[in-house]
Amino acid sequence: MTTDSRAELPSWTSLASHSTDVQSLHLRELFDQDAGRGERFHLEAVGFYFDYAKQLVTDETLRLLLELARESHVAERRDAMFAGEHINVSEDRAVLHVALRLPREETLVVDGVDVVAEVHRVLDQMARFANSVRSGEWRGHTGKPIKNVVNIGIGGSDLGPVMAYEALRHYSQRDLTFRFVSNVDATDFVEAVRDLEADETLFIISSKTFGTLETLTNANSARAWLLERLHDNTAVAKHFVAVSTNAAKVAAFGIDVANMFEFWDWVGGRYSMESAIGLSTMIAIGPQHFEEMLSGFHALDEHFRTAPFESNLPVLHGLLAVWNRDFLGFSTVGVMPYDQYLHRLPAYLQQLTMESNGKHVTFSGERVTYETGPVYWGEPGTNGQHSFYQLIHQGTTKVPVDFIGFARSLNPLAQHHDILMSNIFAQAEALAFGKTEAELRAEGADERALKHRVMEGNRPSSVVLAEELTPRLLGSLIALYEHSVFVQGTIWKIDSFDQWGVELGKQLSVTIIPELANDAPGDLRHDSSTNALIARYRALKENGQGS
Ligand code: G6Q
Repeated sequence: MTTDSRAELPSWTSLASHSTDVQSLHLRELFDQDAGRGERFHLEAVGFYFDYAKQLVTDETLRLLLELARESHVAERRDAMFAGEHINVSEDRAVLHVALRLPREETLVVDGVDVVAEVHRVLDQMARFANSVRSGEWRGHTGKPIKNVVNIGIGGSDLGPVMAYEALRHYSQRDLTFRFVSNVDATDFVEAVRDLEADETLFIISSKTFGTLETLTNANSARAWLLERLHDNTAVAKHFVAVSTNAAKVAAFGIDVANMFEFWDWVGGRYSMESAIGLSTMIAIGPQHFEEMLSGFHALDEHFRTAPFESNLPVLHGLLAVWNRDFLGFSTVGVMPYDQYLHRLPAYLQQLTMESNGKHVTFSGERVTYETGPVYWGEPGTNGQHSFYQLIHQGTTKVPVDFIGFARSLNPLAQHHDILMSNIFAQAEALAFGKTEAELRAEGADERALKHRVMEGNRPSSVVLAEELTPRLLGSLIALYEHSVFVQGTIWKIDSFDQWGVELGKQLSVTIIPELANDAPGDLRHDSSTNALIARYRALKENGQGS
């Protein structure tokens, strides 16, 4: 097995030995020794107050991590990304989601084309269409305005749109209903359209390739559903639009390419929510709010591109993630938004982080000799507190947590918001400092339960605090995580922009689909377990048909 040289960088070696010192420290000591720690270990930028004082780090840790960023050439690779170089090495592509949020007056020429002009051409097309749907000017086949918008897509063509719609629901046009269909399980589609009138429903078929089996299966069922109700093929043009890079396949499906919203192969699926894939978002919140969201993305991009590393939010966030993963050995990260509107953020971040950094070979194809992307998971607070937080507080595995919260609620109501936010601060405090046996005894705790009640503490967390959840803030928040993922991937020397790992399962399912038919030949050529499962599935299916 060949090895990779990242782990031989001087800063990596120093961090490895430094981590043994840090592991013998407790956050209680770190705070006791430095009264100003809470003030010093925070960063304020682009509308965020980022508190990382409760991470298990010292000044020396931060110094070494910044050195690691320099030795890993994070700045050089960042600049290469912004310049449109083909940093997606395994697919030989530029990675230019940052171009999706460049202001109109900028230019960025890639392979002879000004991509900013292209981006704004499509944004203008989206805005015209979104306005016509929102105003009721766009009419369905029977002349009625659109009341329902159903986005059909999966993965990067679904998770961003759902997350953004939910996050920005406060800003949405309330007389429009939005549904999101992703799963090839028919239940997803059937339940999404059950109470909708076909002649008031617009389907957005979102698929970069327009070749994804789940999406095309759902799109075909949507067309059949519409035609069963409107009995006229010409209705498709009024009720279907597409978001894709593949005009030929869009036309073959029967969608007028005049109603196709384009994006480009330099936009990765999980980095596409602010491209035309965000058409449902724009219809929901309107072009003005969408533009504000883009400006938030751009502000964070500019910060990432220009701020010195020691005060660079995504650099610091990414470095802390590497520290926790590789040097402290934490294998998962909890993302806990204390805002109900962000309830789909953990699912969105799961794809962004794990599809990007769940890799085990380096740019040049060598197997890594260190850990890469951790598992991300989470739930909105305070719900998680009444469920799995027990393990985070007292379990045998430590879970670094990102808490996300806002100073102002979009729905101020009695004392709700202070109660909500008190929980972020309390949870972070409890995780860091815990409760000792002596403290419990002093409080007069029952001796019999004493050991069970001890909270060791020393469990790291960060708090991302902002004023209010606005479209602009959401853009900045997503860009923060995008660039943090980039920093981590660069340090790990992995291609954060491909996703070959999802291919094998797709190919195998294509082989298996015909084998599941009732009249399929019986000779199966899989392993004995898969053969037995397929045979039993078919037998059970036939049983049902006979009853
Ligand atoms: C994301 C991935 C993946 C992709 C879906 C849908 O980065 O590439 O999640 O978005 O597989 O692909 P299509 O948009 O091509 O249907």
